[in-house]
Amino acid sequence: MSGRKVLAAAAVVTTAIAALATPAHAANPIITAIYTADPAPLVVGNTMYIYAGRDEAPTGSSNFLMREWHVLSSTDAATWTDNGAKATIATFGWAGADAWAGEVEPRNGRYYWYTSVNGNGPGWMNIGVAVGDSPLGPFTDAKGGPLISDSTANSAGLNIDPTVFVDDDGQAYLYWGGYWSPRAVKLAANMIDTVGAVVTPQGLTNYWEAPWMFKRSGLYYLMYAANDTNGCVTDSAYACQRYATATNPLGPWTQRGIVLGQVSSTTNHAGIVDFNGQSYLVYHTADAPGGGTFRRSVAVDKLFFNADGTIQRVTPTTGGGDGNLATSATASTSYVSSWESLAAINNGGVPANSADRSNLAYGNWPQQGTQWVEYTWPTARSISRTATYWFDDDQGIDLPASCQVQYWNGSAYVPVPNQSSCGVAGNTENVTTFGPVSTTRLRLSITSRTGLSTGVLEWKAYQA
Ligand code: FUB
Repeated sequence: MSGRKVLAAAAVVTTAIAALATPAHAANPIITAIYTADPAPLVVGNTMYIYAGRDEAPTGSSNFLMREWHVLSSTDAATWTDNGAKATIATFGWAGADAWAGEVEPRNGRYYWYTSVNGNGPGWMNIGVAVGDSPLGPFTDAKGGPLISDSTANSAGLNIDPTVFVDDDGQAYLYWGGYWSPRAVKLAANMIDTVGAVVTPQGLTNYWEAPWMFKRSGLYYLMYAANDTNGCVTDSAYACQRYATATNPLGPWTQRGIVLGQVSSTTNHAGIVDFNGQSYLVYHTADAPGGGTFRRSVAVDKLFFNADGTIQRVTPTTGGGDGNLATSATASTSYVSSWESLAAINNGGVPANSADRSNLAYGNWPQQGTQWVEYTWPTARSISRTATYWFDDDQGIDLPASCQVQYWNGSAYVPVPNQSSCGVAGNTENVTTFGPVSTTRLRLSITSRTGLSTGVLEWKAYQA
């Protein structure tokens, strides 16, 4: 039986117990060195693994470019390691492109990695299966051909997004399907053959793609991406995560509500897992610097069940666990000296003093007068506080004469409302508070002292 897909109700905190639990909180997105998507969590021992595709599409692209799957891991759900690509399109000799969503299911000491991949011939997407002897592999093709393809009777409109669940009696089930067509079939004990007919599960209202199945307290749960505008999304190019429950693994299902609303990427793909006594929702967004619908990043947030088994809707967090949204913003500036770095301002560095360059420094020498640094987010953020640590190299860069926090109101940059003084002290964080603004762009306007330039070591922007 899978330790992942059968959630222990006693270990899954309810609202009342949640107040006592203080498990670690991830800084979202959890990995920003590469773009990652379609996360599927798995807990083995004291480690949470996340199996995710890698988005390699260049900026401005309007297509996926996905050639490999990475495995991320953590022992505290807060600090994450990218263990690298553990499967690629080349893992499947019969495949040619599109390393789309996958999921790993353990059985009998082996780890079966079900993937969406483009068959290199007739038809488009297929479900493949690789196998390894550890959560990190190595993984090899378990079957030598697709488990599900367009030639499978009653297959989906698009054969993608597998989720596999092993019930208490040892029977395994595969769910999958895109283009509004969920499908399910039993798997043989060898985990690489189907048994019986492919069925069309009933009751998955507004199903679009990306199923995720698990069992808790004897009840079967199926979370899935939907894209209706009836409470799910404001634009059907986007998706939310709805969930349904059933008393039989093959349904019929009853739609129960929304787990996660529309995110900043058009696609919405998620998994649920229990880890160290806390439930987590693992999903993706376009929130990383430079991110987009084809440049997504995995995020992790706590999830809570109510006492009656229903799921509380998750409010996605961005930035660090302290609410600093700067780490998920794209920074820009009016000017940066070639030997200094704009990356300094939102790299999370903790300066020892205003001359401390150990976490990089932003400076605009030889510019004088008013310059600016700015943060941009793909969707609006609600912000009510900033904290600025100024750079002062005791040469051409000095503390500013004054500063002002501004935001883009849709047509112009204007001062944030009711701004407390914009401090210019050295060797400390200068906190500025203001009435909450909802904006995609926040700007720090900096005016130098006569004959000098200005610099910043860290500029934080806090969620309201
Ligand atoms: O990443 C490619 C596809 O986008 C996945 O298979 C879908 O679930 C959607 O996230």
